[in-house]
Amino acid sequence: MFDVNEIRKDFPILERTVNGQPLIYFDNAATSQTPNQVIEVISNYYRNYNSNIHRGVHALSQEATDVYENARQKIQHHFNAARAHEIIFTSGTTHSINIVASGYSKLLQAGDELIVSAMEHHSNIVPWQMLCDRTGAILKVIPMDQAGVLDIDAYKDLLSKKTKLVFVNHVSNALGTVNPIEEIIKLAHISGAKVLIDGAQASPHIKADVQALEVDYYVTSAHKLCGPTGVGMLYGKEELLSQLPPYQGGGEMIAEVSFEKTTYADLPHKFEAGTPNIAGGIAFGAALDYMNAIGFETIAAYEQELLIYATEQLKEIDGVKIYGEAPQKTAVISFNVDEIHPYDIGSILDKMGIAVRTGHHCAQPIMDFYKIPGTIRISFSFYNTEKEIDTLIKGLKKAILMLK
Ligand code: 7TS
Repeated sequence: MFDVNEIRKDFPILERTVNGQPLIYFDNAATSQTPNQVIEVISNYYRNYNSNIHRGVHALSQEATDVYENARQKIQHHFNAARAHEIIFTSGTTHSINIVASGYSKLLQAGDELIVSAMEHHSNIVPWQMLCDRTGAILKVIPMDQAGVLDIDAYKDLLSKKTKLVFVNHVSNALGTVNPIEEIIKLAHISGAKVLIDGAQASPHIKADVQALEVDYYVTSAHKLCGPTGVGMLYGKEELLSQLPPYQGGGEMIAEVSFEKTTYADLPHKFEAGTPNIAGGIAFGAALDYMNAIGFETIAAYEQELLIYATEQLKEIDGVKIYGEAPQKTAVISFNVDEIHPYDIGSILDKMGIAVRTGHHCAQPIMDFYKIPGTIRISFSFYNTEKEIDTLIKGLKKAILMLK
């Protein structure tokens, strides 16, 4: 049985106060909080077996290597990858996308086409624009409608034999829209294009099965799903990762080095130059264990209740306009109140101990689409409660009175 009060005991940060008020953390889309079970794994690593991996003959190094590789297998099983070496440890989603975008530099020709969606985080736009600059490839954009739903007919029209890559987020960080990635992937494959799905916002709520999806690349960050910052993953199909050149050179990623010629290591090490975030990788595995023990279906169902409850309450407040009303949404609500600047409301809520995010959320094209500078964004996790939403609504009403 899911008991939010029991769950909350796992998160020490939820006991603190901010500006003299109990913390209400509604910025989960930016980063999630970390449970004791994950903090303990990090602390245990540094206390008991901190050592560099893959290169030591001694016991600590062996132990660290085994636990790190075991974490890779946990990630493999979570995302149902066929092989552990299809999981590359990275520093996060941004790093993962850059590995792929950089890898295609020599695989594209001028005039090749790439397709992105209108609702991407900058980290799934800019690396591809840089790739276009290097290769002469052309970036096309799948439009969206006012509700924040992608226009799949327009996408079908954009696809052609020239399309080499499609990259879309599974869930939009600014709108919460869950995109129909099964269909997006199928259509791309019919055209002969490869697909990268940015799973940064989906991973805390939806367990993606990369084999069932037949997705070519799937990326995410551990810190979105109760893990630490500075670690994430790139999943790629073996045959595709094998064709991509390494992103960085250095230790660990080589087979043989001489001044005449260097050969590269096999997967996954080819993409893992240098000492990685060892404790982070191990903690990523622990975070998945933690969330799987609660269950992703349980988490998603509870968060949907919070989403519906908060949306109803917000809509009753005069002047509130919600951006992103797709039928399939995760627990993210972006909104504005009349002409009040989002930052002003965010600052007042902060004084009340309520953490929300304001601004363009690294998704400026979405803000341009709605012709707004930014929004107030609240994003829920499974440790949030309806009572916290009640406090937010009261606080918001007060803030509006102060600012009008
Ligand atoms: N893609 C999406 C959909 C994201 O939401 C984010 C981070 C990233 C990529 C980048 O992830 P990183 O771990 O490499 O930084 N999103 C947010 C956010 O919405 N507010 O702060 C960070």
